[in-house]
Amino acid sequence: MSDLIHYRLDDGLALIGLDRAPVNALDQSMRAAISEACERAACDPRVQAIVLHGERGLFSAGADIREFGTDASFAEPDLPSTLVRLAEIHKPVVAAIGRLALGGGLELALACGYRIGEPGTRLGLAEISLGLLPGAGGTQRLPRLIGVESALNMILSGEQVDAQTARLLGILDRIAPSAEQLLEEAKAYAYELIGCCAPARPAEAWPEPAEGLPDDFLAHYRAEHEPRWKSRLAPRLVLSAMEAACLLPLEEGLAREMALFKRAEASRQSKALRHVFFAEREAARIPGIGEDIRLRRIAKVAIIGAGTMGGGIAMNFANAGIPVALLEREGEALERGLTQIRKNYEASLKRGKLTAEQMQQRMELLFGTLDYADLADADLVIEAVFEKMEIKQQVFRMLDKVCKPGAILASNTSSLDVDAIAAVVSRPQDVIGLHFFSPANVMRLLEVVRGQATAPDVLATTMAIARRIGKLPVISGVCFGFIGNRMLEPYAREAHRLVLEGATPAQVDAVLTGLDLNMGVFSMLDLAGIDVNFLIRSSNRAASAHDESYCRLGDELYAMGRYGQKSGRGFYLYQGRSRQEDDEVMALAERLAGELDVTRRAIGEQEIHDRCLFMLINEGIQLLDEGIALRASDIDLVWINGYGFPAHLGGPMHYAEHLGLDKILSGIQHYRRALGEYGEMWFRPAPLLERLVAAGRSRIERLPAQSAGANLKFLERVR
Ligand code: 3H9
Repeated sequence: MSDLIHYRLDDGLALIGLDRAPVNALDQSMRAAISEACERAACDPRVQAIVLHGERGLFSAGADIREFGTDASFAEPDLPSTLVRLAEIHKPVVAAIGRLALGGGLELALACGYRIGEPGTRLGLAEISLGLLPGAGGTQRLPRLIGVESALNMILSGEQVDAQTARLLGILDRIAPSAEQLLEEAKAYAYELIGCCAPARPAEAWPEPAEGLPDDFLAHYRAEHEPRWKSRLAPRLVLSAMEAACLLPLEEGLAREMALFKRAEASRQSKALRHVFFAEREAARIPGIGEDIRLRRIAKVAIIGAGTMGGGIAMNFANAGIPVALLEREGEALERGLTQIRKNYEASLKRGKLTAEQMQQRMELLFGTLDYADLADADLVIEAVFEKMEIKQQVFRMLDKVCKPGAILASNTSSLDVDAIAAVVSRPQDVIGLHFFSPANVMRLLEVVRGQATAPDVLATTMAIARRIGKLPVISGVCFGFIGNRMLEPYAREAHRLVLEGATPAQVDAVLTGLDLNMGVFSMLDLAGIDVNFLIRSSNRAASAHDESYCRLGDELYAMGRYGQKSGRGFYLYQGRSRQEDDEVMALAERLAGELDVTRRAIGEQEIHDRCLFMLINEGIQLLDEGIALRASDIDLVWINGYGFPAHLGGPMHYAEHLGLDKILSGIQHYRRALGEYGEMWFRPAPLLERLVAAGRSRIERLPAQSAGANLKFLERVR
């Protein structure tokens, strides 16, 4: 018997314990071990019932994601057939589900006749986030257990449900009083089943899953939800599988599900989403810092600035049960900030996302103050004041005076030099950048900016606290704009320039949203505020002093008071939530083109795509070469979680690999020649891109320069 399974005979019961750290993923060896153990129990006349459980509590996180896209994925015994065989055993099988049953893990439990959880159990079919659909019976057995509508909601959302909800839905038959008692309760359940001669499988609650639903239920469901799916394949395949569940007998439905699953598995989208899954886990690793590093204790946090950003940041900590002091200069501003936080919580309360008691608890963790002395016992202080170096430095000088030794001093700057901020304190090793994205209580991304002097334990502690408050932290080095905003610059520059050359903002945005980005450049700028963008640009004018042509459009809109959505006019005209193109902007572009001697012409979609995306990708590759980003996959995470890049394209670096690095390089070289002086100035291939193509590589990774000077030359040319 394999050491992945603990098989025990216990007075008429076979106890089959899954034991493959860390999450009992169902790879080929695990599937073989489960099959073997189940056959043994099925054939052993001493065994009257079987209990399947996680040897260390956790049941299973499903199929082994590493196997997808390889021959191992369906290597025998494959999961669907293993579960078909399990469901055929003529003895009651009880799944004792500790902690988690996800994806194939839940499908394993669904193939058992009976299921018991514990209070902390969470269940879900998470495949959709990997661009997949459940492929081992989930789309066929779940609707027969809980009905089509609930099954569809669970599968399409990929969300986990807790034990109580699972019990109400009918997924769990029982809940043990505690995790510690789960196995004993499961055994007692099995003896009861034996005692009453229960069948191996109880009758299905929904033998005809579509019964009672209108004939056009699925068609309506599709019409209602499809616009949100954009070009994603997996939700559409889920609907097809659900259609099969409604129309076909189980066996045929399972065959149809498998065919659909294989289609999803082979898709580019699933490959990209699997890349994102592993990228998120990789981002947590800090080269050179082991897991044994001693973290600093964070029991109290302070935020400087109770504006939108500071308030949002404070909410993250209160949500995680950590007390937060919120400091403002004026009582009125403080009051406004606290009121806004209360309003945000009230909105969650109304939407049923929060109970009144939880809201009260969170508000009680927030403590407003006007006095820096109140920050003396904070373990982590995050400054979220106006984005101006002198103001930030002033705040840090103050923090240096009042904060206790060992407190971590963080700046929520979105672009400024963290080293210059650290330079004004006596303890630069304690300083770090924490770039939250707006709205800070909602957005998952957190750029953690490691300064020259930042101590390893400060970095490790902030990465850990970020995860504790539910963020996805990605490490960046210091440069203007860090990973995200620095890449935004060349991307947005091309968008502006294209408008000068004859494209319209809507045309540019449509190409980008056509790629499934959440927003085009111009809608994004209108939302973020043209005034805010002007301010950021103003702090870095030197970098573009040799060609400000592309900034002119934004500068003039700013001068006209067209600040974007907030003023009802920006690149577009706004009326309530609707938006339209504005002739005034087009006329302005035409005038500026005349002044700047830019020839106007009709511009096609491919050109918009290539110029915006290739410049974005080129800058990302350069960031990797400079060591600002640790990995190409980190860049992908930043753009997916901070800038609405579609996860099913895997992020800009993964997308670049799909397009072909040689194609991107030749595209950049083409525009360098085709766009005259402007092309000469901006379309400069990143040296790493050139090296990767010369070496015939298809993946974006660091490749040492033969001459160390190459990189510096690029920097001199561009910055
Ligand atoms: C499926 O089941 C398809 C079937 O319907 C049909 C098949 C035919 N496989 O996240 P963590 C690793 S699709 C392989 O850091 P946490 C993970 O990489 C699957 N590895 O911990 C990491 O490794 P490392 C549907 C997996 O506590 C380590 O475990 N299932 C898998 O924050 C710890 O993970 C899902 O989509 C896996 N399935 O979160 C569940 N799961 O240490 C995906 C985890 O080397 N998993 N690993 O970096 C999760 O959502 C989270 O990992 C989980 C734990 C909640 C389980």
